[in-house]
Amino acid sequence: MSAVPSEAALRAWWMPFTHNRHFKSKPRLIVAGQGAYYTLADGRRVFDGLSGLWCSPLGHSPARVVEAVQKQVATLDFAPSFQMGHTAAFTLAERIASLAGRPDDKVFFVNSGSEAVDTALKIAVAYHRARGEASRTRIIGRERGYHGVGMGGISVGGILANRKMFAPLMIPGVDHLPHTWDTSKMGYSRGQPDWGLHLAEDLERIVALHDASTIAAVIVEPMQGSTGVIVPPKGYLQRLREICTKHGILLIFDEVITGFGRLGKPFAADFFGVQPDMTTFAKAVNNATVPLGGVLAASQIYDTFMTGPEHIIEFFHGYTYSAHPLAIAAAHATLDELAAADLINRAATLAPVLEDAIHSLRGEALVTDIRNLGLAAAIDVAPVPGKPALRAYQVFEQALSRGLMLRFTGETLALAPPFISSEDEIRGAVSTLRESLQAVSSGG
Ligand code: PXG
Ligand code: PLP
Repeated sequence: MSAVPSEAALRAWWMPFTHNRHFKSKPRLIVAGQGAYYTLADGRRVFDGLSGLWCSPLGHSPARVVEAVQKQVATLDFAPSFQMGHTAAFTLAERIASLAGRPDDKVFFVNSGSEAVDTALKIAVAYHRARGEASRTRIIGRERGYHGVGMGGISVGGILANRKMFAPLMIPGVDHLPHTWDTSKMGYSRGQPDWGLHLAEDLERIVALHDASTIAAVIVEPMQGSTGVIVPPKGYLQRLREICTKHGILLIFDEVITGFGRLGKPFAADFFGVQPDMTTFAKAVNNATVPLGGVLAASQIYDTFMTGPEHIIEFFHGYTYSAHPLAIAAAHATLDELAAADLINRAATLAPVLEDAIHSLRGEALVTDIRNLGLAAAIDVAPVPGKPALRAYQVFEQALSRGLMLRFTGETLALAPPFISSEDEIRGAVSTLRESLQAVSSGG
């Protein structure tokens, strides 16, 4: 098959989160991935500065994962998970709960972060109903939050563009906490900002407005990834936890980006020392080799469902591909590799290298803010007047032409390199970003 699609083929794929017309006039095609590098259709190798879409911390096609999936597809390619089961799914659930330090928790498997979020919201509302508080139906999200693109996820999410076209489809009874980003107060913070703890008190205001008896859950990303590495103020998540506990509200951490080591700990909950009642995960759980996500739920939530006649289904929810054998096999191999190569600790060791490098861009032309946490960082750039979102795209194009793939969104560029990166590769990626900024600012 030719490396470059025909005009007709280009037109046939309606691409996700892509400016389709512009892209198709100038397609950027990836043909291979190995380790921390992609190969483009023109033969160039580029450093994968975002670990795919924040999802491939082991780099691409790691031998252990490839072998596990190959073996699995030849042994058991698919198995139904409705009223049947396969052993590896049970043992993976046990491993994930143990990695999270919550060995009694239960894991519900799905196929993406969006499905994980919608599943967690359904569990939250059904849980309160099962315990006799059916009035607890409201969900509190947060401005700038990204919780995927399901109907639940866009409702609790706080990204305008993902919401405004779909207003009539949103779930009712949702409110939002304010986001925690204010450059004038926390600009260029290294790691967690000192300012902003008071913003957690808005949860008390929201509770006072609606009454705790109507609120099922609060869902937040411990660190907001997609909107541009918005780092929680010191003490903020602890305070949300206290308020939720006080009012009997479930706290859900959406760890689709932060789960499985991005902050140098297994989960952000470990990094911040705050435990939620449910955790959503996806992406890095199996290095994104085969779609997989899940919800980790406290055992007391699960136990609440386990009433009534034993031959009756307790939770009417699930997907054809829940616990798909290939996805499960890839996850076991990913967890094996994370442990064997001590990669979560490696992410922790690389984090200060990325922090120092990214903050060296302060004062560079166009840069208006810099943020970082764990092995993730973002910079904001001054917009092109009258053309929102163009500047970051220009920087992205410059970087790509210099061998670095970044993520651009709005006026933000994000970096989240694979855990297998070397210190030199991380510093190199940031110097390529510097050159790209200079090229764009000088009109190159
Ligand atoms: N929750 C969070 C916190 C996420 O970051 C999702 C849910 C949805 O996951 P799925 O698997 O349905 O996409 C996400 C996904 C980016 C980017 O570049 C971020 C995501 C996905 C694609 C791109 O910021 N986050
Ligand atoms: N639509 C139809 C007609 C179906 O039969 C099914 C599943 O059986 C679905 C949607 C849901 O698909 P999935 O389980 O892959 O989410």
